[in-house]
Amino acid sequence: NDRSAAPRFDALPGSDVLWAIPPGESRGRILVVDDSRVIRKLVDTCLRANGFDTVSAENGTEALQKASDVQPDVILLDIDMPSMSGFEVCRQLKGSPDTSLIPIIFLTARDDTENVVRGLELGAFDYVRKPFNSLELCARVGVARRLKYLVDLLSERAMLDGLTGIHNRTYLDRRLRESLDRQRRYDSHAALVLADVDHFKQVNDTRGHVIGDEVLRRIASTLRRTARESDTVARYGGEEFAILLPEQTLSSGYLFAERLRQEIEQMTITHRGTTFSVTVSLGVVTTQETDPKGIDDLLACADEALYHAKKNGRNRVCL
Ligand code: GH3
Ligand code: MG
Ligand code: MG
Ligand code: MG
Repeated sequence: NDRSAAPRFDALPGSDVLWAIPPGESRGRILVVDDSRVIRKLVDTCLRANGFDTVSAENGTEALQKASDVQPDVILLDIDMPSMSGFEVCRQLKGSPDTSLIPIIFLTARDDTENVVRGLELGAFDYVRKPFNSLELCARVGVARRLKYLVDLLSERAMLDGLTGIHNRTYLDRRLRESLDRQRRYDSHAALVLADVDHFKQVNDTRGHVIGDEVLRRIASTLRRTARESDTVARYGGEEFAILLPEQTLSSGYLFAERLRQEIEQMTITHRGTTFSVTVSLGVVTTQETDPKGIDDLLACADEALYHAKKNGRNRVCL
């Protein structure tokens, strides 16, 4: 059943599972930042005893590096450290896109309200005073970890298309940008295929939107099945799809698109005892041949190729 491939958007965790990390998932990786070796050891031991994995850093520079490299779920951060204070580390972590969503808990001997407020205003999730109670610290780390779990879940879903379960345009745009960056730096290249369903309005008009939606889901699942794991398959617009093929040439991109065209043509959809099928028109371009200024430029070229496929009779691939 093709539908089973789509994620269940109704299955966002309810209050019962909201506060528990699903079984089989690690309790999380915690980065412990403190200039005192004794404190690091103490915190480390208590976290590990409670099922967390730990990584440690003894100064701000090392903390920033490790936060970016190991992508911890929670960061426990000292304030008074030589050369860079925990406040400054927090500011930099919050300012960098690859670490800004990691919850930070200050763990510090500074116990006055002014510092607590300053820490929280810098974007920290929580503030714990030394000397700390081990059980309470682990419980607070657990709360931060659950927040991170939900943030990750929602970030992932924000990149998926609600109808078909494949990636959406936001995700495609990101991958296209990365692809063009790579091309500039390493002289790599990629092929982009745009596919548009032929006379789709007629499907909706004669069989209804529910069947139209079903057709889109079936096409999405055929695309996913035909593409490789490393390809990006996305719903680009209403009844348009895009597939980004890393390291493919114009001729291998063309062969892929042609295989796709045939797979979709052979797909049968049953509705009220009768079966029907749909076709798609496809346009293929590569980043090498078009040498685009940006992703809009690349997409416009692919759109132009697709337009030729439509104009030349549909159900075909054009370069
Ligand atoms: P062409 O061969 O020139 O592409 O013709 P077409 O009918 O496919 O093109 P047109 O752009 O006129 O129609 C696209 C249709 O796709 C219109 C719109 O109602 C339908 N559509 C877009 N998104 C969805 C969707 O999510 N579900 C359904 N059922 N229909 C959709
Ligand atoms: Mg210190
Ligand atoms: Mg269209
Ligand atoms: Mg169409």
